[in-house]
Amino acid sequence: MADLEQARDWLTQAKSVAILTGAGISAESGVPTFRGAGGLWKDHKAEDLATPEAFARDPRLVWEWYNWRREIIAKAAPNPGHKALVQIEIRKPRFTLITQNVDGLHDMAGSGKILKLHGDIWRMHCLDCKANFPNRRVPLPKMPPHCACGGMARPGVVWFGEPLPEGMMKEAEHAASSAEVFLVVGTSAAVYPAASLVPYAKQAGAKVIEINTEPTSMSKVVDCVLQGPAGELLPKLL
Ligand code: BV8
Ligand code: ZN
Repeated sequence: MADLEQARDWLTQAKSVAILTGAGISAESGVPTFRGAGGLWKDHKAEDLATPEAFARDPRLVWEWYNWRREIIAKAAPNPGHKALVQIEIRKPRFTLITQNVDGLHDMAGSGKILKLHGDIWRMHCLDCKANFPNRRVPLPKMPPHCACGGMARPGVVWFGEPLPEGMMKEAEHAASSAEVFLVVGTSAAVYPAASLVPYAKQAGAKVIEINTEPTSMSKVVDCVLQGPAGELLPKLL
């Protein structure tokens, strides 16, 4: 049976499905990925921008990078890949979407249960009063932006060296271990602990299907590799 038929067959039979997405699912919406050609990190090193040390050293530089990304994401819309995941969620009694993306396109597409492992680019935290608040101003009128209390705000995302939000991995591991089918979509599987969900789901007995335009470090681990753009392949699984 061809891979696509096999994947569709497993997905149709499954009562519980979990999905892990990365930047690749937003690529066809015009949002640059991190590590591919034209990637966000091609001219910078992630460590120079997405770390607490980088922010402490130069909050304005880090905010200029996030402001630039917010401007790109503000013009982006969910693509058929995001929308196909909403259809799967509607059809499955048990469904969890786990995303590494901070762009909010899964929310815009209408996904319900979303575990945002790495936070949300449309939220900010105040370094002083610790408030956590939404902010969709594009472009930011002043950088770094400040909280109503006067304190400096940081992006509401998880940087390298920072722990994921409390309880988030527990919930993600629970979803991965109780899934009959685990879809891994558009991630280079380079970042931990998110990437550990793939072998975790496999060990727990899920059929693991990878959708990516190129092979990744997980391609050997998964049960089925569908090579191609998520915006084309995901609708074909419905
Ligand atoms: C933590 C910030 C502990 C928000 C991000 C050595 C070994 C192993 C691990 C480590 C290590 N040294 C350090 C670590 C831990 C570190 C880590 O994993 N480093 C890696 C780089 C080695 N992890 C951490 O620091 C994490 N925290 O471990 O804390 C701890 C515990 C307690 C107390 C203190 C500390 C935090 C990780 C979060 C980092 N933040 N982002 C932001 O600015 O966005 S990670 C960043 O990478 C993004 O969030 C992104 O989501 C994530 C993963 O990237 P991808 O989504 O996979 O995107 P990428 O570009 O890489 O790949 C795109 C893929 O799509 C490609 O495969 C491409 O082929 C494909 N594609 C392209 N187009 C399409 C497509 N596929 C389908 N269709 C298409 N059209
Ligand atoms: Zn404040």
